[in-house]
Amino acid sequence: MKIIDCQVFVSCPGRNFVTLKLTTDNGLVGWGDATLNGRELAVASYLRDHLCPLLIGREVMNTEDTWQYFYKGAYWRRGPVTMTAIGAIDVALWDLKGKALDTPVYNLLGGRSRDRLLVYTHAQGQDLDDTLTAVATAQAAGYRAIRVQSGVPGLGKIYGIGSGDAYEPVSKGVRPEEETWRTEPYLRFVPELFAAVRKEFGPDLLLLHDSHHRLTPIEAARLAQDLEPYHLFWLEDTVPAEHQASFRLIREKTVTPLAVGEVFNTLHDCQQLVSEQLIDYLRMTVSHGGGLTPMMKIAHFAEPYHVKTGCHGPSDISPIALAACLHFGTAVNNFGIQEYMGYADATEAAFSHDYSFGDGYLHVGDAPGLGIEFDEATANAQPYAPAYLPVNRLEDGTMFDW
Ligand code: CS2
Ligand code: MG
Repeated sequence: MKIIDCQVFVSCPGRNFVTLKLTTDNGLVGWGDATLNGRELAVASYLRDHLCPLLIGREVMNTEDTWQYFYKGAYWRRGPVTMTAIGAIDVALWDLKGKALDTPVYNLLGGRSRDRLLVYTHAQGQDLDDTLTAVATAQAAGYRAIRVQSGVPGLGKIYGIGSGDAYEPVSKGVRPEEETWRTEPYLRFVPELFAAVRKEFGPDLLLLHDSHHRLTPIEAARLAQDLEPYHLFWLEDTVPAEHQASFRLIREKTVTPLAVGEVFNTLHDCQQLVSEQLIDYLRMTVSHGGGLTPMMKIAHFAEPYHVKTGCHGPSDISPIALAACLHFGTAVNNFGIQEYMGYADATEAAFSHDYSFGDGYLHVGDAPGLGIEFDEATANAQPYAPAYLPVNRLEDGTMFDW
């Protein structure tokens, strides 16, 4: 079974997505997600101009060799653009393999390790009261695990607090919006926020929080300590993790579980974090981590170190990537939790899927492959328009992490 066609669609069904379509000589179609928020066209070009021509004529079943061919064969390795492009191909090949063998992808990855996947969703508000209402709404919708983000008194618009849309805020146009940040009010407010959430919702609700890479290690240690009485499921992305050893300091100081890695793309980004047991959950996601082929290896590597998976799954990765995460999470033993925000109606209209949400869990279906189809006509009627995540400065104008 050989690849005879490779097409890349850049469209905006609800938000910008890059979708890869592979067609085989026996008429099967496989789907991959190549979306990298704010850098969509770079991945589309990497695929169209460099990888698709090399895919024609390749054997679908040889996922390991094809992955190595694109990873090692390029000479230029790693990085989010490269790894997202390779990931889209890898996922589309696994989709095809499943369809050809008439079985769901998770059966090819080890079979079912669980019946359903625990998910967390987002609750966000402009202030404390608003946020408590959002947590109540998420709980009423059936979620057992909720990421809680709130506007901070004394600060303007910050990350994680959208305008009501189902996805992370983006600035439309060619230039990102700018936001302003000060760490001290944030560090003071977040423990108050979680005290109020625990008081209102009791001990059973699983609570998560994302610092979005804005702290230094010593600030992260302070926040993690201050949050200990509220028993978080995880505290996410406290510090940028390019310097993996910086997690030693945080880890020594706190028993709050730590998660990191939504921007990672290879094992090399987390090898020390995992092998020194500096984190509890790895946030690398299938589409940005080079696909199912390397992600299975990473999960197996992490398992003996007690590090569990917690795949990044915001609505800026498409339902194809989410489906890939669900098949991965169904198969690996050390699944932790899956992020799930739901999608805008226009996105749901363009991607049909056989996974479903109910009772706080995502349930994977038994359709062959990933169980997902992309409606090209619906999606392509909504053209790509440039949109960026905001950038962030300190109050004196210093460029800072977003
Ligand atoms: C966030 C993301 O889901 C998360 O944990 O950190 O929403 C992130 O801001 C976006 O995916 C960036 O594209
Ligand atoms: Mg995050």
